Amino acid sequence: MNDVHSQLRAARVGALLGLLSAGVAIGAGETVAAFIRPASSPVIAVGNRFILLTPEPLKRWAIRQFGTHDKPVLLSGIYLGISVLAVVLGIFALRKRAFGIVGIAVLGAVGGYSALTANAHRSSDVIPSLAGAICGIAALMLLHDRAVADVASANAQLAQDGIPQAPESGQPSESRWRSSRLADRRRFLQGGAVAAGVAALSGFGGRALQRTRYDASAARAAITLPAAKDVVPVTATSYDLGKSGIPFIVPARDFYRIDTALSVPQLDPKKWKLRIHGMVARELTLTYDELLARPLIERAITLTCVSNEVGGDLIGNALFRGVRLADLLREAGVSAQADQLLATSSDGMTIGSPTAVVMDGRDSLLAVGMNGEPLPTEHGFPVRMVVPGLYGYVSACKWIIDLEATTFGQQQAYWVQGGWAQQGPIRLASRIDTPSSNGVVKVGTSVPIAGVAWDQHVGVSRVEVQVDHGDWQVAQLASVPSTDTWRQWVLMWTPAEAGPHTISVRAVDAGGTRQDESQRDPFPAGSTGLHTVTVRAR
Ligand SMILES: Nc1nc2c(c(=O)[nH]1)N[C@H]1C(S)=C(S)[C@@H](COP(=O)(O)O)O[C@H]1N2
Ligand SMILES: [Mo]
Repeated sequence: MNDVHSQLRAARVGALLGLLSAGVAIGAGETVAAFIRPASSPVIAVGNRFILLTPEPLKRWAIRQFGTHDKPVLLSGIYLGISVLAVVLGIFALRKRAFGIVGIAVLGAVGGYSALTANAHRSSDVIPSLAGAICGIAALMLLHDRAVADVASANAQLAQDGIPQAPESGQPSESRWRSSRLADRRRFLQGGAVAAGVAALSGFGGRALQRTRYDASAARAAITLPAAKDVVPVTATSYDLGKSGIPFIVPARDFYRIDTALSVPQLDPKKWKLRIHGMVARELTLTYDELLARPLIERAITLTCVSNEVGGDLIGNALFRGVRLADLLREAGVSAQADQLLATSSDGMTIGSPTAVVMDGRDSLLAVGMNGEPLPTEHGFPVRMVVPGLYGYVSACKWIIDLEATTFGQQQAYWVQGGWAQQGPIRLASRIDTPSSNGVVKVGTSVPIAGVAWDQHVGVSRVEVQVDHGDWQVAQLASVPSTDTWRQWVLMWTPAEAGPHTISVRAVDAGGTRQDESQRDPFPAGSTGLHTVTVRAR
């Protein structure tokens, strides 16, 4: 009985020893990373390593499950994993201190290795992991004696409690035991409280410091974008039927976000440069000011993620302001043999677009503005690519710093390496936004069935709705500023009977082609199939 008690107590003390040491290590790592750069934080580095190592099916599953929340979920998972390791490590370290020291050194090595193998890494990125490991080991060494003393005196007391005391010696002896037991306990808890304080302060303080040191938002706020000379206005109320609750132009804060950047790249527009090179006659290097000095155009363009499921929300329409990419490529004299334009972001992401598509006359942009403001940092500040009609993974490189004219044969972009289709034209699709799936409608009352349909750069000519496997009915369509945006639609419906009803939607493109009705997963070239919702009439 006592044995179980003392083992449990030792495990608790050991777990605390491990957690506190790991906490100090992580905190120190965050603080030092603030002086190197956020991407060098051991936790972020391990997270990025994890994303690189994650098999493609698991990545797809995570995007499907968590969508835009995939990053907080991943970080929580990493913290949980570190905590479990720290508990185990601490329990063993209590028996043998060297075990804990080696364990923390190994954790630091994993952090350092991750930082040094990341895309677009620098050798200084290893420093936070090193510093973290050193501080973690120091914390472990300082706390170890106190933890051991605490456990030892607790065990001694347990043993003492089990032994009947001689009447004459019992009292003084017992109180002496108790007071030394309390002193040992206090010493460990005091040390632990100091370690916890250091961990919390350096951890949260380091994160805050990272934000103040590397925040592009001040630079972004200081920018006034030049007006676009050539604008397709989107103010027409006929674009917005106002029935679905989703506006024609989606505010940036509601715009879906998909990328692999655990810490959002913070680029200084004063230092930003874009190099256009490779199979070109004249290499070009552009600064941000040079880009802004060029004629800007503004267009509503609907971005779509290839991972979007039927009925999914990884799609958004915004006003993008920027420079025509085709003009720049003509100036550079891009070779007719270069069938791929490989864009690279500051964090090492690579995105390859078909040159022929980018240059076929559509409004392919090096975008600097979104909805009238400089690009938000999450959406690629200071400059990103946008190509109407191509899924984001083959066109929409955020935080772009390099554009190489090359061939698909010579170079493979990130997602294509993971098995996604090399060419990614957006597929004709439609979605029901209202009534929502499992929503409730009123019998005998007219309700709008409404949503969006899209086939960027081709256009949508017709949307049809089917209720309870009846006839397909033609929906009313909103007008659109161009074929590059989604198109709203609405059909009024009066449910006649109480009970469940199913509603499906399908679209026809401008060329008369019907939406593909066969169910296909997003991988490898975008989902197909009809969106169907079930509602209940009461
Ligand atoms: N640098 C970088 N750019 C990127 C990505 C990325 O992971 N890193 N993801 C791409 C993908 S898959 C999509 S769908 C779009 C999403 O753009 P948004 O986040 O602005 O909506 O960005 C593209 N550009
Ligand atoms: Mo995407």
